[in-house]
Amino acid sequence: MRRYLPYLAPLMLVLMLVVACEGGIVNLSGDLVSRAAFESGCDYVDADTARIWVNAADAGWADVHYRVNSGGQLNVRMNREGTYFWYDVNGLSEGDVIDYWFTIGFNAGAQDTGWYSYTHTAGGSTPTPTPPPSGDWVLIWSDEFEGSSLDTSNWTPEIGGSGWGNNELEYYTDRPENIQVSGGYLQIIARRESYGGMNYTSARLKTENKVYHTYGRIEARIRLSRIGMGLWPAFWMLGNNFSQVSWPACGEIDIMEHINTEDVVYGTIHWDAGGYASYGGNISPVDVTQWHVYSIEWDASSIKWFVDGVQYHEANIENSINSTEEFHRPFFILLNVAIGGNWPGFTIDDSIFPVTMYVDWVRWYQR
Ligand SMILES: [Ca+2]
Ligand SMILES: [Ca+2]
Repeated sequence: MRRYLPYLAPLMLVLMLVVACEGGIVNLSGDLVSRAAFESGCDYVDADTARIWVNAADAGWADVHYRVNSGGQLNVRMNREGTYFWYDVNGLSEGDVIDYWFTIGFNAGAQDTGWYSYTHTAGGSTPTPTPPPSGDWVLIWSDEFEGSSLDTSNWTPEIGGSGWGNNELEYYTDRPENIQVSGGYLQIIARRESYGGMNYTSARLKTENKVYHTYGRIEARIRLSRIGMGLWPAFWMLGNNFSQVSWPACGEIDIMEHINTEDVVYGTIHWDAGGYASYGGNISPVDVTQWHVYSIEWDASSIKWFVDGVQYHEANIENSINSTEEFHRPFFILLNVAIGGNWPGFTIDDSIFPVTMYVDWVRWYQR
């Protein structure tokens, strides 16, 4: 069963570092064939799925060996994407215990890790199909996130750790560590890791110059795996003339924003009225760790904000009142999870990571 007995001696060092994985990253700096550091962990994926993963840049392959509730040991080769290996364990229930270890293969040999234990937490309800809105809405575009990769005809991942105008603390990447499409969902995964000079990584996707229209009903079905200090997930829009006129002259429509541990969801517009202007509303209580549909209805007269079909805010843009001509031009869509920044502040709860924003779908209707 154990094919790599010669490597058990350095393994003993690693075993000293093994801790129970409660959905977070386990960082190991063990003597992996005297050269490689790696990190590994288990992650909440959905109500009945856990992801076991390892990030080992120099590894040629990685296997996972696991048993559920002390029975049915399985040994499987993990999938590889970049430096990242993963395997999904399906059919889990709340409270199931997965015991697992990794074998990681390098040119010089292979290395076993040791046993980890993960207790599954089924934190969300199972998504159900959502009917289209009533009335005369016609679907003009959607991404249902079926399949196993991001549809780059719709989305461009943004890269970098510039702070993004808000002094944000994350570095956005397009790596599978931060962006996954599987199980019918887009997953934006925020992590505590050093990368590009920043201490956190995450992802930010946009449809700029790919999907952009004027007016309509724009909505998405979203759930966060957890909330915590420093988290700032958003589903929002910018004017597609952003690269020509910059912000705020392009206009911004925030369909859903959430910060920290609040039970509040915010909807806001930002624009140029001879100087920066904004107008926002909010709704509470909303538990963003449950599935909700976040929507706007936007026409020549107004923008209205909804959670699960309940309106909570409205902005008048008729005849470009208050210099709102920005909102009579095409907009594109963004999805991101920021860590820290001027709005949520700079107190970050490092115990919450990784945190995943699940997006079941994004749909754009017009009439
Ligand atoms: Ca204006
Ligand atoms: Ca979906």
